Amino acid sequence: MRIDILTILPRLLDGPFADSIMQRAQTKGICKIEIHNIRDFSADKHKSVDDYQFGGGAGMVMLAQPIVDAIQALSEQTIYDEIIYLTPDGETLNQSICNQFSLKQNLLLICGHYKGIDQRVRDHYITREISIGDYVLSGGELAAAVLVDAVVRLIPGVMNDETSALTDSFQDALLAPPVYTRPADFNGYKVPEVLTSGNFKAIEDWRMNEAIQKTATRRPDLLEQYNKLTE
Ligand code: 6GU
Repeated sequence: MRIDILTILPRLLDGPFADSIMQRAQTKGICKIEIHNIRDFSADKHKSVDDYQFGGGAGMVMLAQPIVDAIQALSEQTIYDEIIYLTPDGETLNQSICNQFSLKQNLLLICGHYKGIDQRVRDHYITREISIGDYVLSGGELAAAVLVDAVVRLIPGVMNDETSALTDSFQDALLAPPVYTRPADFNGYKVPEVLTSGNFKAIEDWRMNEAIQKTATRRPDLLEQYNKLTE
């Protein structure tokens, strides 16, 4: 998979992909992530990337020209399956969307700032608009990092058994059960006995029951979905 990201703040994306699973995915050659500075595509002599909005009102709008020139330049090298704009008024990201994206070859992500990007870019170039939740970030970069992390870890070969995506919360529509490690007695707080029993059937039943209980109290909406899936 190849992921290109357009941003006016490339340094914000230096950190998130430099360690652990994201780094491994890149060194293994499974995923290539490239960050591009939108300002480099500005045709303006001051390299400006934003301007006042037509009709008045507070807040700047990101210019169409640098973004569209960047999309066109990158599209000469790569055919994108999706051109994704990160925006709080987009479709809310979930595991199902992440699964879909993980099956794609090439993704182009566009991070907005200020009041957002000129609507004409959204109308004519963007194929998908994604939000990561009902709160407002100062820009799309952190949202892009969240999306890339959630997608890349699903690509076959990125994770080992230890970090298997299959036992995650949400992958089977239930929240994950509690986990414990040594010591079995920590300052008098004991691990549930069943986990040290060696009875694998009992352990599996306990985990399933805990997952259902936790989902019922924290996310009844998810449990309803789960019950429909397993009917
Ligand atoms: Cl994708 N962008 C911004 N700026 N804020 C957000 C968001 C995206 N998703 C949730 N809040």
